[in-house]
Amino acid sequence: MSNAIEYVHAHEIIDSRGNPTLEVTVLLQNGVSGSASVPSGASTGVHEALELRDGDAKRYGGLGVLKAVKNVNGPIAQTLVGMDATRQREVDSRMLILDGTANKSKLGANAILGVSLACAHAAARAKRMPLYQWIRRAYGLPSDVYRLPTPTMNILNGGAHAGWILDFQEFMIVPRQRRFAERVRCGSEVFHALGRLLKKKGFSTLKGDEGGYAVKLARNEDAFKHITQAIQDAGYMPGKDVMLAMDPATSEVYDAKKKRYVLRVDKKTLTSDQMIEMWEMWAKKYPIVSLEDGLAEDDWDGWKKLTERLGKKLALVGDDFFVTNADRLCKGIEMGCANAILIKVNQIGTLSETMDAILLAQQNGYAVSVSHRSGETSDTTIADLAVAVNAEYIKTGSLSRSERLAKYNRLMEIEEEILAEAPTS
Ligand code: 2PG
Ligand code: MG
Repeated sequence: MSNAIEYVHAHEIIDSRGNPTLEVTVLLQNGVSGSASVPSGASTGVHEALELRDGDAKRYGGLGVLKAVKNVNGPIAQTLVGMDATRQREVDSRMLILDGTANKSKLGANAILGVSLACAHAAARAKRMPLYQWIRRAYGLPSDVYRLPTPTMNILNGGAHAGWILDFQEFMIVPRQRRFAERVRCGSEVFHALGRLLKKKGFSTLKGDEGGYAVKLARNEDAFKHITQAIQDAGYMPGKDVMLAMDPATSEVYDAKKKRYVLRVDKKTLTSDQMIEMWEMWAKKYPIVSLEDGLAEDDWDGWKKLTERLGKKLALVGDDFFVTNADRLCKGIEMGCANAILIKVNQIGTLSETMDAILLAQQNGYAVSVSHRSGETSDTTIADLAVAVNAEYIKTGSLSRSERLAKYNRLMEIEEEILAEAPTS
């Protein structure tokens, strides 16, 4: 059979932080192949699937992925050879059975994900379709209307991505122009305006892990003051042309024993209720449209209150809170927590489980934001995924660093393709 998998191969490559990760190639009997590489987080949620690292301190400080590579080239390859690559759900579930654990700790979610995505790429090529179109076909989604996502661009970095110079991890702009290419242009212009502004004020313009400025400010909130100014300097109107979003990644600052959020820069220690009050105040002061992980990953009662208070006004996005896991999302839906989900393919480990989380979210009126990780590669699968599912948002970093820009560039390419086919959309 021509679409049958002939060969699966993984090897170690280096990601945007200089740490090892996997690149996987799936070759079909008809000679077509597909490849994908695996991202990696720094502020990972405790409920994520397991990223298998070698732990050999003499090699890459323990971060090697040779065990995961071996799992792909050995048991996974043996199991998948001969299977039809266009049957993505079957391929994924065969790997889940082979792994047999709840969090993919036997084979590693990184090993499994690399194969899952490479298989999708190979199948798309075999079907002579762009990946975004193939994903729709593979999961039986309606194939008519395509909508490009709104980018949330992280132009000021803090937290674990920038040496903890700020307590909060990501300060984002959300350009709202009609065309995706115009949103990228706007993002780039604001990013450079912010650079000029920071320089003028005597701040550093070095960059963090996701390509945003890593600036030591006196207060966390000052980030939005500077960004709002930069939006104006670039000739746009905050609150109209460009909105704001943030990912404070609060699981990272939560002291679970004391049940307090510890904000070192602001010299404050806050309860869950006080955090909600702070977000309410920020949402009044700034044109924020989206708040991700505004509370910690297991603060379920806090999330419920946060959603009651701000759910009508903002996208409340669960990242570490949901970890792209349909089971956690299900609990969130039942309890009335959050109204949006961040989608990271490596949090769960297969394309099919990722799609399950997305479809469950959409059926329940939750918005979808497809996301990169802070450790990335030039792989652009998430751009196609966002278009395939008509995601409301994509979060893929700042307007610098090639591994971030690769996704924006791919989305501009897709937009051109879609407009050429349906000029009126
Ligand atoms: C996040 C991500 C991506 P990391 O918290 O949303 O921005 O960070 O990949 O380090 O978990
Ligand atoms: Mg996050």
